[in-house]
Amino acid sequence: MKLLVTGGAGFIGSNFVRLLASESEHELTVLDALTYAGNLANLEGIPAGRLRFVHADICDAAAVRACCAGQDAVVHFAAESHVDRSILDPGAFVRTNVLGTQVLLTAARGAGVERYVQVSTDEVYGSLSSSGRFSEESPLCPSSPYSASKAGADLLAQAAAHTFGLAVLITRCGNNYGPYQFPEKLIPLTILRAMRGEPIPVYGDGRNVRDWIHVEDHCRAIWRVLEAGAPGRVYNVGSDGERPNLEIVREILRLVGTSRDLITFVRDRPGHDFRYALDSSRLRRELGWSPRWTLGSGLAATVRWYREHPEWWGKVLSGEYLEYTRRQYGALAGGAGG
Ligand code: NAD
Ligand code: TDX
Repeated sequence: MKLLVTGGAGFIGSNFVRLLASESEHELTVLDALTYAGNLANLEGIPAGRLRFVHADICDAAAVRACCAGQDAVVHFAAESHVDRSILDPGAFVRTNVLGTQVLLTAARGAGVERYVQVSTDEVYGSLSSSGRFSEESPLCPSSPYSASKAGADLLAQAAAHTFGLAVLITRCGNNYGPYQFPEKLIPLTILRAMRGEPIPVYGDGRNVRDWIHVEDHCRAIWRVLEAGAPGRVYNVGSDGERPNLEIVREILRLVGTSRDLITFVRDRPGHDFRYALDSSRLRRELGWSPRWTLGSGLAATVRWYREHPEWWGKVLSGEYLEYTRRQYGALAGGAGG
């Protein structure tokens, strides 16, 4: 199969490309604009000839059309992905996540692709109180500019399926962690700051709950949906990894072997969703997917990965990153996560 992967130089996209490059025969093309979050180092080590890379913006209709020509399928990861940045600059999220998705849907339809996978998020469902889980029938109720732009993209993808018969599949996953994650997100931020003995910013009281999943489990779910999912269907992807933020941070400090005194409670995120939790029984029942990682083994492996790859994160902590962390964390800004 000829497969176009957008955003394949980002965290999840690059893990997906690595997986398919080693375990499938698919012909892979990556389209990526290489924003601050895209990094060709994420694709290093993939054998030459297994991958074609196209440096282009998802909003560039001519480039996206050219990339879609001759493809059998598309998996769409490219997005602005960080909630805090969406609070600082919502416009960039509307452009890439909403407009970019429409450009891609139009090009995919024009090229006659057989399958189109929209990689979405549990955040489109909004926030839960302390009980209940999101099913695929839960109403869309996004609360941040990021999640609103992702919900907009999902609706455009569903409209393309309904109106034009494009074979759209949508996956909605919880919070990913694992190798190659940009250290603006909670887990890599905490690991790097803990390793460097820097204060760890915890928003509010640290009781907000996220449903964590190892990135490899997410990528295997997307692959399964790509190959066996029913067009038009939505699949939640979760591995029962619900934890309050404070518990995650404490576990990382234990794994790194450093002091809890680094935890620093800071001003809460505006509009901070309290809790996400996913019911992924449809994916397990209909497509036979199940997670391979537990949160315990996954977190330990992730801490090990960051320990063993200082050359990767050393380069990532560049000028743009330091500027962002100064803006986001103010006085707490330091070397590695601010
Ligand atoms: P990421 O920020 O690490 O990577 C995004 C990639 O998209 C980067 O390589 C970037 O260069 C590229 N990109 C951004 N704007 C672009 C544009 N205009 N044109 C072309 N490429 C562009 O994000 P991620 O964490 O890997 O997330 C990938 C996808 O998965 C996103 O759609 C996100 O909404 C979704 N998702 C993420 C999570 C998570 O926990 N990280 C969970 C569920 C869903
Ligand atoms: O410094 C921090 N301190 C803190 O307490 C950061 C960066 C985060 N947090 C909290 C906010 C959240 O409750 O930790 C939790 C996780 O935060 P993020 O890592 O920023 O993830 P989240 O906002 O939950 O969104 C993520 O999951 C769903 C991804 O960034 C999205 O792309 C995905 O769709």
